[in-house]
Amino acid sequence: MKDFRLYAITGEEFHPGRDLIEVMEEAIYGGVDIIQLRDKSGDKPAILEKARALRELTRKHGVTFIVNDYIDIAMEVDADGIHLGQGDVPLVEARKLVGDKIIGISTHAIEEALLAEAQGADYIGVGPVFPTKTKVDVVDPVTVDYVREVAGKVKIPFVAIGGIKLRNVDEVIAAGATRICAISEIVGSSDISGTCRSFLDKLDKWGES
Ligand code: 3NM
Repeated sequence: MKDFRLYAITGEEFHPGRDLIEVMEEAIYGGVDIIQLRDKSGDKPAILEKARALRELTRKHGVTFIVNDYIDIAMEVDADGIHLGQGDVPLVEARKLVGDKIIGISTHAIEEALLAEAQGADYIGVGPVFPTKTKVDVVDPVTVDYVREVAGKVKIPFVAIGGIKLRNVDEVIAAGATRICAISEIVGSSDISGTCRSFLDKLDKWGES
């Protein structure tokens, strides 16, 4: 897959009254490389419609587009890939369905990370690094220690996620993360593009040292 540094996930609860596409376009102007549609409403027709609109937007800007949970919707709109949770369709089954599309999977422990790598995941999520209210069923924070462990042992790309803010991201980068994902800090910001640029500046600064 095309490499990436800043990964934004949709979270409409953080921008009430603001249009999803407008919000994600601001994130794109701020420099995000990947957008994931994550929608837990269960309203499939609405999710399909959002997926179509985000596919159009991301294609226009050359940004990678990932769909969470719905492999069928990802295939229907020709997303670049899918993101799986540990409780979802097993990775090997998903691979049969999506062919060479990107498969990402959330991991919360090194055993899960190494298994995902062995089974051919294209990238893994590593988190939640810090406490987060955004994901309700998530495990306890894995802390930056897990980031450090993955950085030392896993060869495929990994993205740190969960409670990551501009004020605490330095710690995550210091532990070895070169790719960052955030929901509330990005889409809930009053200056979405500026927040994205600040994340990227921090990644750049650390990359030079
Ligand atoms: N997955 P925020 S944490 C969607 O650890 C998600 O796998 C996580 O939202 C994981 O940036 C998380 O607002 C929520 O904390 C991230």
